[in-house]
Amino acid sequence: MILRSAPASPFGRMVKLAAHVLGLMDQITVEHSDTIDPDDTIRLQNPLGKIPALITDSRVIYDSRVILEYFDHLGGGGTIIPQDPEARMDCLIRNARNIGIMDAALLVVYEGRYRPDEMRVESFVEHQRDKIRRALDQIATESIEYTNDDMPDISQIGLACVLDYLDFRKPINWRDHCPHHVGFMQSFAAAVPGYRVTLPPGLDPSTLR
Ligand SMILES: N[C@@H](CCC(=O)N[C@@H](CS)C(=O)NCC(=O)O)C(=O)O
Repeated sequence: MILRSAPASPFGRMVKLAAHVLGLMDQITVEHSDTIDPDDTIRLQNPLGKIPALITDSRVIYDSRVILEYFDHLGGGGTIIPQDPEARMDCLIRNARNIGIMDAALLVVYEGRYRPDEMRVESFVEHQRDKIRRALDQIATESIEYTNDDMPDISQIGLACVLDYLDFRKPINWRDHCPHHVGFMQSFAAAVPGYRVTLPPGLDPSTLR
């Protein structure tokens, strides 16, 4: 399988981490994609021109949610996504929230990257930051337990990717909202396979921050 991704992508990191956790990385070749380049083949593989996209023998799978579902299936089912209906629903909602934070953080980044200074709309950026703040405030009310050697589920994998991405791009400081998640990040970083090798470029491991 070929995974089209880029080192800074939080969505790409989430699926890479899931593949590490499930021991699937030896079946995957990661191929860099530059989504800004109009000649990059990602636009032929995924009409939306977005990463991650997973190319298998039979199809191209996008987006990150669907790739995670596929990896869970390859892992035997009920591995990174619980099978029990209640636990599954909780996990999928948390995953949707993680992805929503990534979307909002990315829009903050894109506002700076794609618009000239005089065209930036600060109220739009604040609107996105507020989504991140509200989501983090909700996360802060939930107990999150990660015990070394547990197989993390997709909501835990995604949360680690979210918090690191917020440290990487700095749209806001997540520790102001959920300071007790520092402990989660430290145990996750110390125990989960692939954590270090998938870090965004130049970001220290959570154990060093
Ligand atoms: N909903 C998608 C979002 C993926 C996404 O937005 N990826 C970004 C990179 S981090 C991208 O491809 N951006 C290029 C674009 O929007 O044209 C998923 O979960 O996979």
